Amino acid sequence: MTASNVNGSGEVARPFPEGFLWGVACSSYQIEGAVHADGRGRSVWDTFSHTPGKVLRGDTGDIACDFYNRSDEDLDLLIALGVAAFRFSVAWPRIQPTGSGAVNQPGLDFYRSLVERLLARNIEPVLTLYHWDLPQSLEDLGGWANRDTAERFADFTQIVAEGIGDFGGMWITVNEPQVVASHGYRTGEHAPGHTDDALAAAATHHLLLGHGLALQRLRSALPAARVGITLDLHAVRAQDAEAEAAAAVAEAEQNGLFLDPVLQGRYPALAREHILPPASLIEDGDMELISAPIDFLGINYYSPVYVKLTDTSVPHADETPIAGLPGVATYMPIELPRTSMGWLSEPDGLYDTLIAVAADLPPGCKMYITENGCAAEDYVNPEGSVEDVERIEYLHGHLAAAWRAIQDGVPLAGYFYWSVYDNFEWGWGYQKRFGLVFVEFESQRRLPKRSASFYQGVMSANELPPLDLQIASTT
Ligand code: GCO
Repeated sequence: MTASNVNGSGEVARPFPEGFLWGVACSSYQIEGAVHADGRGRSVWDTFSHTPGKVLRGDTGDIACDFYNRSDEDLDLLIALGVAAFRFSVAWPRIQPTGSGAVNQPGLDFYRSLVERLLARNIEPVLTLYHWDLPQSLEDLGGWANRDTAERFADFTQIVAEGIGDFGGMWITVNEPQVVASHGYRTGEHAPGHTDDALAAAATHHLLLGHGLALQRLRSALPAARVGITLDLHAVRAQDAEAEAAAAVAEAEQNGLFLDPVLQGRYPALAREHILPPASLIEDGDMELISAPIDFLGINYYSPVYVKLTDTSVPHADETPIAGLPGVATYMPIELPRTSMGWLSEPDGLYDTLIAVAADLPPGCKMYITENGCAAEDYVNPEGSVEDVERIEYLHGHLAAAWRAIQDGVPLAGYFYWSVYDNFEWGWGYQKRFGLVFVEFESQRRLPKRSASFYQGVMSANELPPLDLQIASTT
């Protein structure tokens, strides 16, 4: 499969492999709303977002995109977008309002119906079991810092597996356990808002154990199902040779802390003691459960991490000291573009991440980019359209990087743009827009952005065209 030069500009068109799976991603708390409907219980994000000062402008997921009530309209929107797959998550509090015990049948019925309606539209469901909305009742018992939560997650998984059955799509056990442990238990910027290294280290292990136990239940309940986990990974780069050792520690704690247990059944030796789960929490058989074979690895990639040695006693605008690593900071190279999240945009970081992970991937295990995308300062212009050129540039650059990785042998089987439409961006509330589709939250109007037609063209052709933003405006 070779690129072909179609417009003489030196830019080339890049055909993707036959059967490459194109999709969009979202998650329950970020889009559903209807937080009191049909017996749904309270999640940690309901508690957190209703706690003053935790979410920008006091935004909550109470309504969000009202997907719970508008799902038919939104599934038809997916057809208009031309996606082949839809990645969504199941809200645990809709299935078990207190996180354990009796099933809330209307909640299970909603997700079974969602899967059926996707299949009726010839769209592959990609179901994430845990995308951060832990039932508050379980948090009240310690949450992911409590080993029992992993067992409760396995029970929840079995209920969903048996309730929905094998729909032929993909099952993702846990989304970004790294962010859950770090933001939810170490820095406190996400629900449930703890700021405790020991709780974060315990949550790290129990989230991974939850993945392993859920995987075991899925293998037993649905032997033919395709199962994986989604990890957020970053390309970690040292500013210079002197920073290499510090960058290796940062890489171990940012990526290896979750990648190594899942792929190799061990924690990274370079991660520091206060980050690693203590041996006392690791019981016999845990690491075997966590590293049991998966059918695919989901990778969420957004941006690289740059590491430098610096005088961390002096504040620098573009430097963030790494807690507990004196003289070491992450930083933002001034020459790299940034998205409106303030994240670096570097497609080569995606290429490097895919190549690095593929080297450790077990034979037969596929990779999917289960999230990639950018926030942008989107607005509806006087002509009534959203000309999100910077998102097209971000998307084009990262798809070109993915294409290059495939050329170099990476078993990348699909790509999911984050996100189908603007939604609740955690601590940022509705102030950061990632969607291909603009959501006017007051009216709940959906308006496909220019990037939606660009992505639609890529998906329908299964090919990345040369980046010519003039052309993009006419597609
Ligand atoms: C994540 C989550 C998404 C985010 C997205 C943009 O990767 O953090 O999976 O829920 O909204 O990544 O930050």
